[in-house]
Amino acid sequence: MRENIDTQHFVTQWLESRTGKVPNIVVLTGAGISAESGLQTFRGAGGLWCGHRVEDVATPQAFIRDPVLVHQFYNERRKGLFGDDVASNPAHKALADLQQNWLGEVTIVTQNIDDLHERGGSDDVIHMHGEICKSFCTHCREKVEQKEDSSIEDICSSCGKKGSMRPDIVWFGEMPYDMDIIEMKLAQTDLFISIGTSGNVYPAAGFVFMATNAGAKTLEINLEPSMNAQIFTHGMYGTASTEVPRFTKALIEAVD
Ligand code: BJW
Repeated sequence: MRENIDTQHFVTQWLESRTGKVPNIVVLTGAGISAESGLQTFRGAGGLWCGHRVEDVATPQAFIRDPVLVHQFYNERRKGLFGDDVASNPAHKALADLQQNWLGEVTIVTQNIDDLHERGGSDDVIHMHGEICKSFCTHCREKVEQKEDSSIEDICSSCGKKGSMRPDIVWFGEMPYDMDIIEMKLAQTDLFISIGTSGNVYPAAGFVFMATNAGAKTLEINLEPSMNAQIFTHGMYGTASTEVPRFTKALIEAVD
């Protein structure tokens, strides 16, 4: 088991190593940051993939084979996201606070398709795996907001084609969004923080290598060490809602 860092010591040392420069931070989040907001993670007992085979719902081939099932899968999750019991948690809010109070740049990249970072106060989030509240037309590529259920009966408001709308989700085998921007931010970062992701899915699981190559310190915050834990220079193990605010508070206080 990896040792938890001494937060104050880490922050002081990191800032000293960056003297003369306003350090930039890239944060990657995964399903674990939304777990305490009432949303299921993907892997492990009781996870989202438990009731579904990934290849039945999260590939372009699945959508061609059974679009009704795929629309249904995302309709249920969209409804769940707007349930009374789902809200952003202290981890989302702490990251928004960091974005607003840090002198350098804080880039938040999320693999999550929910809108909890935005509800927590962040307005500049890269959703590399898409967003459940958007759909796009496979015919003309027009993107629209999708707050209600979607179906194979939907008509594209731009080109008028019926049955061409699909959830704006990056499925296996598809290129995640904004990779050019993400790679640029990683190449310029001084600290990379990965929160609540298992490190199973690429290219996100490879970001720690890119940040390491850029000379950045790398910190994993997770309930337990992820698949990539040994690659990170540092780790904090506990719930995101406790560990993230603890770390961001130490960062903000150090430069006050
Ligand atoms: C807590 C907590 C708490 C819990 N506090 N922590 C062989 C080798 C390498 C790659 C490939 C390969 N074969 C195929 C590939 C590529 C493939 C891939 O990676 N496959 C692997 C499965 C092997 N990747 C792709 O296809 C991607 N595209 C691609 O690669 O394009 C080519 C390319 C080339 C070069 C450059 C760029 C691109 C696309 C991937 C799309 C992933 N889509 C999904 C579905 C989205 C839609 C949906 O939501 O339905 O995205 S899959 C699913 O996994 C979802 C997630 O974003 C993603 C990651 O999951 P995440 O967030 O890590 O969740 P979990 O559940 O795995 O982990 C939760 C973690 O939280 C755990 O660690 C817990 O401990 C922790 N936790 N509670 C803190 N309270």
